[in-house]
Amino acid sequence: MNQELSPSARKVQEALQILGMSLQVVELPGSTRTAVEAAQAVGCQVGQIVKSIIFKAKRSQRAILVIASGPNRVDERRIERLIGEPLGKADADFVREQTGFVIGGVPPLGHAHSLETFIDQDLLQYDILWAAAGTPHAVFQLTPGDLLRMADGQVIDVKQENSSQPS
Ligand code: 5CA
Repeated sequence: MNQELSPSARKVQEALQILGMSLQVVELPGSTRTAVEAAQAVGCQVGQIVKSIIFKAKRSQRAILVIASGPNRVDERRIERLIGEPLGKADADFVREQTGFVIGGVPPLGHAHSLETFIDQDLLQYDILWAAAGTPHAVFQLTPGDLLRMADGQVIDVKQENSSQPS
């Protein structure tokens, strides 16, 4: 059925199947690289877009995954307090090494390594969410329950106060 999915999108479809989840990856002609573009492409609110953002812990050099609602800017100080070390910059190569995917397509599951994960409580208010599926043109629809099952992270309030700029 999804024979025509690109290799990175197929990797996400397979990761969903391995979990026994019957969610369907779709590749769209329009860009889903940013939360705003993804919301436009699927016709939902930006808040329903699941952003999977990689940070790099400065001392341990490990990757931290923050799964945030589209409009929310992550409060990095709060993540630093929770992990007990400062955050440094995650560049495009680090994101690709740690997740196996390019920025703009990082999904909430199926990563190259298992990542310490935090999940934005704001995502849990919606019935339906949309997440990136491996490329900047691929997404899949899921529920908050699906997200909690596939991502297995700590649910927290991730956002900076007054954050309303989608990225
Ligand atoms: N496909 C969309 C909607 S699901 C998406 O992946 N959005 S995202 O927000 O999860 O991914 C883009 C994120 O990548 C941005 O929030 C930003 O934190 C990060 N990013 C963008 N450019 C860079 C960069 N040059 N280096 C590191 N991270 C970046």
